[in-house]
Amino acid sequence: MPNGEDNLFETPFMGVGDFRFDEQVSEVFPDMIRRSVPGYGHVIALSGLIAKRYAKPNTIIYDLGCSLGATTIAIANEVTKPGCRIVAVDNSEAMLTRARATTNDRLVNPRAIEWLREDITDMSFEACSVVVLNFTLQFIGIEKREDLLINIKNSLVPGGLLILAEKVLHDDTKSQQSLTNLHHDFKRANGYSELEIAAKRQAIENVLVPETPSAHVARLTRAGFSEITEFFHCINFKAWLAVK
Ligand code: GEK
Repeated sequence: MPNGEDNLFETPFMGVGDFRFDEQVSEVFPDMIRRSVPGYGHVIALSGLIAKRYAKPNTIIYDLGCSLGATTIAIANEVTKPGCRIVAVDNSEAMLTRARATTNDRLVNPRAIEWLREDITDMSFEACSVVVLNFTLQFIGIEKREDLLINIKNSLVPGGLLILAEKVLHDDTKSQQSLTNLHHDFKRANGYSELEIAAKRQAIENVLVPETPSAHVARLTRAGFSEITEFFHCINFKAWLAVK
């Protein structure tokens, strides 16, 4: 693993117990997510462009569930509005340690980024114009998801925006099976073995809980977002922008 390549699930033992965002995962995370999430790079780059359009001076931009800060850095490299603070939040110390240590090498121009260790279901947000939940809501208990979105919506300034990217389920069982097959083909094409795919699937089953796109859109509407627009879809992954 010293080269940052994800081979955590090459031995079946890694499939025992639930998946955790620990030191081992943080070390291989960029490789893992690129090989597992189709279109990941597009979502990250687009998040930077969307943030640039919606960020307002003297507000905060939050990246929630920032991991190593791929989205955080994309935003920091795009947004130049005066007085905009970038706050990246994760509850994994391993992720944040690695994110902090590599920040300066990834920034086009040096600027301050605040890395915060918090549980996003249990924090209060300051006035913000952009909030990002890229592949993070899927790890939050379903019963806590609506309160989190309401909390975010209440903290956004008028015209502020949430970016939400998620793994999704299809309403139709046959279509869901076809998309799962295609997702596994995507992983095989990226060098994962049958054993690794099966072990990862088992480990992540109770931790990552996907929902249908209609469930997400209905919840965003109930939380009070007015314009909800899908801007990305690839196999079983989607992303929306939701304006307050
Ligand atoms: C990216 N957005 O590269 N509070 C804070 N963080 C949490 C919580 C919580 N309650 N639950 C999970 N996390 C990133 C990728 S990864 C997606 C996001 C993935 C954090 C968790 O520690 C992990 O770093 C992140 O959410 C999810 O664009 O691994 O598929």
